[in-house]
Amino acid sequence: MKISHIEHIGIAVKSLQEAISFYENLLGLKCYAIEEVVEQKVKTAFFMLGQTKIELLESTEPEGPIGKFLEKKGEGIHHLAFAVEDGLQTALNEMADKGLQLLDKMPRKGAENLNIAFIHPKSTLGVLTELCEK
Ligand code: CMX
Repeated sequence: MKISHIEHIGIAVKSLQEAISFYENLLGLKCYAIEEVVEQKVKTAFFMLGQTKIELLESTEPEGPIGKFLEKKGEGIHHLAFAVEDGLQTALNEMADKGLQLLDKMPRKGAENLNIAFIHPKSTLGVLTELCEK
């Protein structure tokens, strides 16, 4: 498996509009895209920093993954996503062989039309981990 860079850092927020204003006004970044991922029950906003994005995540339904996270932990870093270069399925098979708990055994479509898969935080030292491939 070859990981090339951190593709994005996912941050759970209560209000996408307020969080976009915070990043734009206070940190001088520019939101370049807003997208709803219906299947994940989230609305996302993206900022680019070099090769890495910040992905703000607002829940569209309280029982979705971000809604549950906000209720339990409040706003903050939700997941870390690594870009994989030589085949996402191969990387997933490798991780499963190493005993990690895959939340997605096969790649699926995520925001920005990336192929994505999640690994359970209980098997990755408490960090919800995502692998992505273009
Ligand atoms: N980071 C670290 N730990 C987390 C976590 C996170 N983001 N989300 C949940 N947990 C922990 C909880 O604290 C809880 O721990 P305890 O058992 O010690 O209390 C445990 O995981 C179970 O949490 P839960 O609230 O009962 O939630 P679920 O088990 O129903 O779901 C998870 C947790 C990670 C399996 C689920 O959120 C998931 O499948 N996530 C992947 C999909 C996703 O997050 N999508 C949103 C982003 C989409 C995108 O980027 O486009």
